[in-house]
Amino acid sequence: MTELKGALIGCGFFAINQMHAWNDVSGAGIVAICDRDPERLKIVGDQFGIDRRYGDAEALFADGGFDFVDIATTVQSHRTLVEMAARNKVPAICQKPFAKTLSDAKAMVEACRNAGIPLMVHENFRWQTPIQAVRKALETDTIGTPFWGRFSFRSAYDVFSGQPYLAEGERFIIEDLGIHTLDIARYILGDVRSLTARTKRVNPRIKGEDVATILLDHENGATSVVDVSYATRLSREPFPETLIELDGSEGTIRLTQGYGLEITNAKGTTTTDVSPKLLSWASRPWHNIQESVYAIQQHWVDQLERGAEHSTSGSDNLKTFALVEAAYDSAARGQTIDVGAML
Ligand code: NAD
Ligand code: 89V
Repeated sequence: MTELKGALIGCGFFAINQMHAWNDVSGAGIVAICDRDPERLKIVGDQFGIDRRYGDAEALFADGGFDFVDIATTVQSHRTLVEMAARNKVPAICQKPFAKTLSDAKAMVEACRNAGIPLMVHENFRWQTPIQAVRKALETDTIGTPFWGRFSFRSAYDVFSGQPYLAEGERFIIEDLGIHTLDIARYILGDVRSLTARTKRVNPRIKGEDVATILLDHENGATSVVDVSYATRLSREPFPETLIELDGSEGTIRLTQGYGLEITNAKGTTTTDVSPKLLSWASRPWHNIQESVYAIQQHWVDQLERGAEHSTSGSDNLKTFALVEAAYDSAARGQTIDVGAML
């Protein structure tokens, strides 16, 4: 198989996981890296043995010699860099949050569509082994038609030491973490018609909200609750597990803390261990996320080879991003938001 050549822009905290995962992915490898911070460029270049190093993305694209770009910068630069990829006709992966606003995100999808290049958002949480297991259980009709769900992420883990920018933005938990949980809700129960949200800031040392409770009306008639918190101290810290409850016409599914999958129906209850693998370069408790980084990057290559759309394509992610914007709007106005009208 011909190995696809990739370039990675943004050599920060999370890019280390992406670089490790690219080493494991079959069919692709990273040949060039870019970061405007020379220190980060050196750290990542030396750690992963990459000689082609750029401080400026325009210079990277001008030199070319790669088949896709993996944009791992923070959100401020996503639109500029995705549009740069489109101008250069280079297929692009863009980290979440896809954009600063839904109108930026729509423009980015449009630019890539017009350029005829694939665009995938690195929305990796749906690729976690336990989340895939829940989806499979639902697809194999173990609980009939789902009518209710809960997607919950409650933690007191200190995310600010690794990602200090998370304490500084006007928006925090919905934009950074809830975006994943909302995507999982869509992935499991389908697209959303309308949404109502409430938010709170409990930690006085950060600027944005660290608690959100969101009620979703799915197009298939199911109702779900997405609840996220970084202000919840528990006896056993669950970070970074998403816990799921689903009630269906014929039974229930529970994804419990410690990666247990419990399915109850007329046949009784089965409990399965759906723990993620601990990859050679991974470390607990991040291994669940790290394995999903490998999975989404392998999916990128596999779908490029097949010429097929990616699960989290730019246009798919508009529907998740709309939920983020709708949640902030709902919390600010105290109203239910018609999500369909935003798309
Ligand atoms: P970071 O600040 O540690 O790293 C970003 C890097 O990008 C920095 O080194 C910065 O110098 C560089 N950069 C920024 N703009 C640039 C530009 N225009 N050209 C070249 N380099 C540029 O941030 P991080 O914590 O690694 O987060 C990066 C992204 O990854 C964020 O969007 C974040 O939300 C996302 N993230 C995703 C997950 C996940 O599971 N999907 C987890 C953590 C972070
Ligand atoms: O996945 C993320 O985007 C991370 C974290 C899990 C820490 O919220 O920022």
